[in-house]
Amino acid sequence: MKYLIFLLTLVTQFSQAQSLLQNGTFDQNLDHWDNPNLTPVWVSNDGAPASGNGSIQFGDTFNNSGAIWMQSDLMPVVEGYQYIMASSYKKPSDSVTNGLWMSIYWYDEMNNYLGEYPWDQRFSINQADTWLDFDYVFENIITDATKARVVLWVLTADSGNGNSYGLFDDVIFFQDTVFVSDFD
Ligand SMILES: [Ca+2]
Repeated sequence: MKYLIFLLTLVTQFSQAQSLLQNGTFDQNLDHWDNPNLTPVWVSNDGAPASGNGSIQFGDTFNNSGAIWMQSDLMPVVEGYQYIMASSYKKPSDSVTNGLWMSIYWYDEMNNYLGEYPWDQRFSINQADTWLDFDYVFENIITDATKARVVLWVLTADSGNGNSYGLFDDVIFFQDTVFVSDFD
């Protein structure tokens, strides 16, 4: 019952809360996302159903089981609160990626990196060429974390020269209104 109430609360707040992210929909461009060593592709004619056309695509043809990342701007967070991250994603059938996922990097007030949590929350990529949804609820357990960013990940294949890539759209990161201690 407690789980049901939690789910109902989550669904209600999911529809009302504002994502902390700037430009999680990629409708016009890829502003507020960055990797200094990689140029992502803005896909103007494809996107997840919620926001429609405009999504971000990135990856690599150098395949060594490496993880390619794309990070958002920093956002303000509050220790002890529950957070929700979500994304729509698509693995094209010609992509040889070994995995797609998202994680959160946490920082202190001086922008010092404190840690990654949660990490390696794999998306299910069994169904190619289809926009699918991922969401995950977690707590800001990182002591002194006052800022955070979303990191999107594409895992390259073990070897070969195929294109390991994926598309992401409607990326969400927001703070639940309920303090974590109410949920133990
Ligand atoms: Ca979009």
